[in-house]
Amino acid sequence: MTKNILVIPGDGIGAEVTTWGKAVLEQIAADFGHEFSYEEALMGHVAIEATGTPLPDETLEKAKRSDAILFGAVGHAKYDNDPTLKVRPEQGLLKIRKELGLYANLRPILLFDELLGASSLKPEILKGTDILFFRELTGDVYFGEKNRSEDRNTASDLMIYHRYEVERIARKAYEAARVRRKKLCSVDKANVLEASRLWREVVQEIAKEYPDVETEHMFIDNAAMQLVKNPGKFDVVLTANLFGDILTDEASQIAGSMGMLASASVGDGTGFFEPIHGSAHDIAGQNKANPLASILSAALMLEIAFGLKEEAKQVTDAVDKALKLGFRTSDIAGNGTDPSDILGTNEMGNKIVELVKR
Ligand code: GGG
Repeated sequence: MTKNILVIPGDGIGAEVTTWGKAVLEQIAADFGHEFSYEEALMGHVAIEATGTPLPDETLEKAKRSDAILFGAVGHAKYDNDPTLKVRPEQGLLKIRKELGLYANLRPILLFDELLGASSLKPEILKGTDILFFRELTGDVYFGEKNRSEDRNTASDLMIYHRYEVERIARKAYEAARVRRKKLCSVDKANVLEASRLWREVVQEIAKEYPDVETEHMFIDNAAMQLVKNPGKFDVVLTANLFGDILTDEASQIAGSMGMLASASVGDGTGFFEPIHGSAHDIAGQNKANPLASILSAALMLEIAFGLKEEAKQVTDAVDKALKLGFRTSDIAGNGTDPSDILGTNEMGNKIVELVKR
């Protein structure tokens, strides 16, 4: 198989982790006789510094002509510390999602048995947890009109959803639930928000097309609590952009660390694969970041963008094996971890490449 992959490292630890996502793809190509070619492009703070804009036209053009995109992270402390800055790294990420029509963000909460002890939750609560989040990605307050009054003392972000936006992601989530445990939980705030009432109404209608899937509707506040109280009750979780952003960070604690969670953004255009974590500037350039979320994002690319299930499994099996052998990055190292088994980004990346090799 011949494929053209665009790598967008982005900011902070993005370059360190995508190096290893790409290295694993190269090893898989060598093992299975595929031809993957690579281009690279700028996005985020690095793009602002180089070109004045967080998503240069050149990056968008390369993205549109590629078969899949491996992305790292965007963000920089400079913008977090100065909310008045108008041009921001995250705008690049939001724009590329919109431009490519990537409306569904799939975030599997993959819990490796060996990391049961690394989670902040009790192992008996976690065992058997397997959740697939569908976070809507091109609507909500992220894209609704933004306003600031002339005196700068009042601000608003419009929470907006259109029927078609809810319909298309709901169908994707139901299709996934159908081939899993046939349970779908739609999360909203329909007791308060009009946008959530539309969301619930549309999901109720789409549910009729999937009578074999059990549907539950839950308010976001309750879902946030149930996720840590009883995560095993969830199968597919369908939710809006903002709620999904927050809930999946919470859910990362089930998997042991943000450094373990991969994601796939799909829709009308080229698939986009990225860790759920951000640019983590505090540890950038120190060989401390966990590369496993980027490596698992590469596995999602193999499976979802290219339909290469065996190849994807070879990657997740290699991660599982490294963890079974006791290797950890510092974010997932428990009290009992032998200090000589705590690896840096490059050592863990290399370990996975070795284990992927046939
Ligand atoms: N790899 C994910 C990433 O870079 N996150 C930074 C961020 O600000 N993301 C906003 C969002 O995911 O909506």
